[in-house]
Amino acid sequence: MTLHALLFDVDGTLADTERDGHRPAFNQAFKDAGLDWHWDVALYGKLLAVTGGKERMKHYIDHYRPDYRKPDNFDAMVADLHQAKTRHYATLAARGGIPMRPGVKRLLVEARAAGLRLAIATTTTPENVTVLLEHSLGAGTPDWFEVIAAGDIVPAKKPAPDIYHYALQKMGLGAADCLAFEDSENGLRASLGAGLKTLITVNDYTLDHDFSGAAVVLSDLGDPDAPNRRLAGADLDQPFVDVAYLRALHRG
Ligand code: XBP
Ligand code: MG
Repeated sequence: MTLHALLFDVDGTLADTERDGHRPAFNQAFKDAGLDWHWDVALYGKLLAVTGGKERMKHYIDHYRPDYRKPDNFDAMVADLHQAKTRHYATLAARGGIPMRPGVKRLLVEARAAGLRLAIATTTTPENVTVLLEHSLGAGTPDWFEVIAAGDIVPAKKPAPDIYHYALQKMGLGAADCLAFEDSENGLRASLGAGLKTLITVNDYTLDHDFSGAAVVLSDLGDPDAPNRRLAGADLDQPFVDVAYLRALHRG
């Protein structure tokens, strides 16, 4: 089976967006609205068990703020807070303050040159993806991805496989033609649920996650002058990920 396409998660995989992007954006939106909600780094790590910003806010209220009396229009209020949060995230990302993770840009450039097709499959809001790519990967780079499957486009977010099914269907490809890139257990459940072989790069929030079923678990993609570490899975004896590595992983 030939490798035709690469499907990328965004948050935590392309960039470390959660701690210094989404989290401060949520906190700023809460502050603007006069709410005493505040998510520190540790609490946010726990809240990441729930994917989707609106879903995460509701989970926080239900599980951490039993004192809070929900107004009748609670759903609309959460939607408004989420829109404000998205604006704050865009401002942060547009400052270029959320760099791509090691090896990401190099690998994407190589993959394009090798004729591999690229797509995004993420839980986050579509605007967040575009602004991040434009400012951290480079102007015009959203066009590198033939499908950007994001946010509420499917009703069931990761760990449901729906967003991957959607991307594959848009590309007219089967799971066996592709590799997925993820950083979290919820993301891996989603990609495996769609039948995709998956490469994991961990981050501080996901180091302890259960990655059973992943093809390989790496510290990061690595670069020729900055080797990565293999934490589990296929041992291809190469300290950075390039297209040859991906083809071998896909075959194996
Ligand atoms: C990403 C998420 C998202 C972001 C926030 O998960 O869980 O909820 O934290 O995005 P994954 P929104 O990397 O598995 O796609 O606030 O735009 O929902
Ligand atoms: Mg992720």
